[in-house]
Amino acid sequence: MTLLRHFINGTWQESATGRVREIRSPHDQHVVTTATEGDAADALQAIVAARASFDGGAFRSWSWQDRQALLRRVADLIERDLNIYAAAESGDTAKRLIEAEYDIADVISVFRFNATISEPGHSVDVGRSEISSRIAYEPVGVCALIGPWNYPLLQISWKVAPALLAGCSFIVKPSELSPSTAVLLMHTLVEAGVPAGVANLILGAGSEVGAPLTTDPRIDLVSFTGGLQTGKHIMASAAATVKKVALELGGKNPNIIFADADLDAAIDNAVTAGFLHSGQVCSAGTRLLVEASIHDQVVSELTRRAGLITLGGPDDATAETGPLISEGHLNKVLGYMSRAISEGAQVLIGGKRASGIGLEQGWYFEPTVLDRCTTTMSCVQDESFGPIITVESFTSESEAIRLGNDTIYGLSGAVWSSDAAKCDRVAAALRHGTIWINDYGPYRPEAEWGGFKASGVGRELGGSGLHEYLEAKHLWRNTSPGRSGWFRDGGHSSE
Ligand code: TXE
Repeated sequence: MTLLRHFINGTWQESATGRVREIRSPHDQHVVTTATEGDAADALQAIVAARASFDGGAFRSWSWQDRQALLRRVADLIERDLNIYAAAESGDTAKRLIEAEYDIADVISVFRFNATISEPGHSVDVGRSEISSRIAYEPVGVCALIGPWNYPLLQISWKVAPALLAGCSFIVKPSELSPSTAVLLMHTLVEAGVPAGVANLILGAGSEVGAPLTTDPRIDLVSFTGGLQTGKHIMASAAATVKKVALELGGKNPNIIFADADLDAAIDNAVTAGFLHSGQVCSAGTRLLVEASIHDQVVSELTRRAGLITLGGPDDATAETGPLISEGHLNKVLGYMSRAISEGAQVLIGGKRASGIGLEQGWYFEPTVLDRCTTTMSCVQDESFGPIITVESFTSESEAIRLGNDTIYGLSGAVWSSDAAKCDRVAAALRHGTIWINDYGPYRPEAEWGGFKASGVGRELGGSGLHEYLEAKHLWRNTSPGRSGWFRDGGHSSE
């Protein structure tokens, strides 16, 4: 088993302390791989390397077209190695191989989409023939790219692809629970021709390597995807040196079903929205808001469908979803459940760690439906990041909107109704970054992704996702210089 190592200034290296971390499968606890465990000293080395490469200017002086071509090469290489990437992603997370394959296909699309974005820049007409006024875009500088464990490479690719296109240098910090595909990505970037020092990788716990990455003055931008508490901490850490921050912090996403919806489609999508990847999805549809007149029908079908879901490991062909990522996360979900019950939520199905043949060693949790929920309950307000759907009822459009917005989060939501005008009204009123109408879940690399309110700062994907990695510079050129004439010149005459 090869030890996963840091990648700093074009060199693979182990941490100075010699510490290692075992990456264990969430399915059965077998050791999938081992990784060097970094600390602040390793992170500092990576920062020095990234800063020197950026200030040296070699990569940012590449033409925009050359960097687009680089992204196309990266996409082609990942496509060539798709099976290797998918096996590594599935190994660390225990998500089914087929889901990992979908994720890696999405990663390829992210690099391909970014390769299509033309170099931004435009002129400003100031109404004077001797003046040329132009807005140019330059790379923001050295970036710390910190990723989570639920979609490890996909979330990293949302950051790496635009950072490369912009001409930034960066340090990738994958989740310590799922580092394998970030290591593969470094190999791919080298093969594609990324110069030494531009792309660096640091492995280890956020609590150890995170401080330099978020406080060091040589870092210009921190882009982070993860939990709300860590995001707040990072934003505060970055404030001391006024770094730019881009944050994606999850959601508590309302999925609103009106009585006039296509209920078959709505319920089927509600099951997927809540239980895909066992709820470990930032846009999971964990808050079901149902019009009161169809409440019983929807809830009984939702509960029936939840009971049919087959749990299993990455190689189980019958499995429909897998385990939670870690024992710590399972305990967090169990704590969320106890609070929900003590607050009066009614458990219709699930609510506990899953048992069953083949699941004994894994961090499995039963797909769960909680009824009689209200917005004052913590189960409605807090992200569980587990396979738990809470159900609330409403009796009017305005109540549905009020409930859908009654959250500190604002990442995504959905509205189901056959009345197009009603869908448009509700979609316009919901304060979330993505709204699906009569659908749930699709995202596109071409379309901006991110949150209102506490779901984050900034956007990933789309044109805005690139602009997080760019600084605008206004260039004013006067081809016929003259005196400003503002202050008296004390008697001197130029005539
Ligand atoms: O995430 P953390 P955790 C949510 C979900 C989950 C909760 C906590 O609700 O239950 O977050 O999950 C790095 N400085 N999401 O604890 O801590 C860490 O090493 C710098 C939503 O696993 O946010 C990892 O690389 N970095 C989410 C990354 O931050 C630090 C996806 C995410 O870890 C750090 C995952 C520090 N001080 C969980 N501390 C989404 N938005 O999709 C940790 N890290």
